[in-house]
Amino acid sequence: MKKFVKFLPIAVLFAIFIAACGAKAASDKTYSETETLAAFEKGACGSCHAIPGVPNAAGVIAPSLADVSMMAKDHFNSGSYSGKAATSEDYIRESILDPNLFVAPECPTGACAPNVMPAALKDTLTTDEVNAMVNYLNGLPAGAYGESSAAVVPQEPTTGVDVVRDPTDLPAPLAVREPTTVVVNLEAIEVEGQLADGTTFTYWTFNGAVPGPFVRVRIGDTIEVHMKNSTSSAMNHSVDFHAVTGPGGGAAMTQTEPGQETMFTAKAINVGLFVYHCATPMVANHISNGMYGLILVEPEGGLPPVDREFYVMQGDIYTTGAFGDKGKQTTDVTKLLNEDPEYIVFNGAVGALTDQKPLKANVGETVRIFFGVGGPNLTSSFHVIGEIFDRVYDQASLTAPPLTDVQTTLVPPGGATVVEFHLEVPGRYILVDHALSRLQRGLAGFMLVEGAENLEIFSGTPGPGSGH
Ligand code: HEC
Ligand SMILES: [Cu+2]
Repeated sequence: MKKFVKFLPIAVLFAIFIAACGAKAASDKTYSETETLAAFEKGACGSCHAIPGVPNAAGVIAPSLADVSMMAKDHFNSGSYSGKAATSEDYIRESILDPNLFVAPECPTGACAPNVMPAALKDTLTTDEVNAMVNYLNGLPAGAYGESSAAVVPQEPTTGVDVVRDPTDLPAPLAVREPTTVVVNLEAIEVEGQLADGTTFTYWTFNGAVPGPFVRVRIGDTIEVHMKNSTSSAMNHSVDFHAVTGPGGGAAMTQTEPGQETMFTAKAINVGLFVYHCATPMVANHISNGMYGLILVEPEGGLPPVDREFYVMQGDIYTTGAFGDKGKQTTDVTKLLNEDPEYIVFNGAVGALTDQKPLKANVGETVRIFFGVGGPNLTSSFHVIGEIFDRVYDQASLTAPPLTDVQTTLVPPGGATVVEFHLEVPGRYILVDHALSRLQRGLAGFMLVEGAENLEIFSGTPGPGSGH
């Protein structure tokens, strides 16, 4: 924060200097530290760019903005620049308001890619917010802050909306019918959601919850996908269905700007349980922020009947603050690229399937869990403590015979499984990834089973401190 104060006057001098030269000045207005930082936060600039003096702006997928005014001059003198700017200030403004007009030459991970910088900033940011950022960035003394300060500021506890998908929120098995066209309505919604007690996170969701809605069709159905992006979004979003045959699984047709809607149709020609996810660059960031779900393509005649079905997905989250830090969190792109998550969760949040929305069933019932991994990075060693999977549809293949009597099953990111088991004994069963360190980062779910004891199968006196 100190650094900010140090070079704010330089920004002001710069603005005055440019005004004096008769160029189009960003604004003669000065903007306070609070206003400027709020503008950077609103644009989520720090999730991609390193920006000296801006807390949490340590992103590494986009050019560092530490000396963007110098970079600008190099760029528009280079011949590869196709924009209109003649001053560094115009260049920075153009980068924000019309980012696809030109592409910066050099990103930290190689050549810069188009369409990564959000296209809708011109609609979501006010003129003052843009001016505040332009003044600030243009005033950064070249090279003075080569390393981002990346300060993580301790925060007060925050509360956000509930983004947890109830594990019972899925359509019932389909009635026996002929193939038809099924409309799938998806809307990308960015929300400040409750990640843990006192901690919120800027989630990007399909339809407001994590995972996105469970889509259920039968073999031979045609899905007609309507991909909307909320007007309040800052980012473009899209969808790639692993159940779809065709380039990008729909991603090519559904890159959708805020306030827009796109559409495609596809025929389900393979049976199985498939992941779908947002496929807008940086894809890992969109998935990590919550944009994944499952689509089930039932075989003709459906799956064997069970008493209860559940919908559970695992994801890894890379926050600016450490696990347990309070306050508003955004994505730390360095941690994301290092595959080093702070939080690992079922259905979007810490406690989602324990305190908040546990799975419930009764002795004597057979349950089925549709389990998928959104990821983006961690493979799950899916296990239910105290149970044995009677059947595992390994890799979510529903056309191969299921494995039987399995303790733990591997589910890769972008993959799924279907497990079934019969409940003989009442009590609390715990869904985990058997890489059990992840329990300490939020990854647990309960299945609460009620009914009569079955002492022949299980008896004894529980001791204290078992946690079960
Ligand atoms: C999702 C990631 C992302 C976000 C969020 C983002 N940017 Fe960018 N930005 C990029 C990428 C990637 C590039 C390089 C590609 C290009 O030029 O379009 C870029 C380029 C730029 C450039 C040109 C840099 C140069 O060296 O030429 C500026 C200036 C810039 N961004 C400012 C901002 C500001 C200000 C914000 C917040 C309002 C922001 N960006 C938000 C990814 C992002
Ligand atoms: Cu997205």
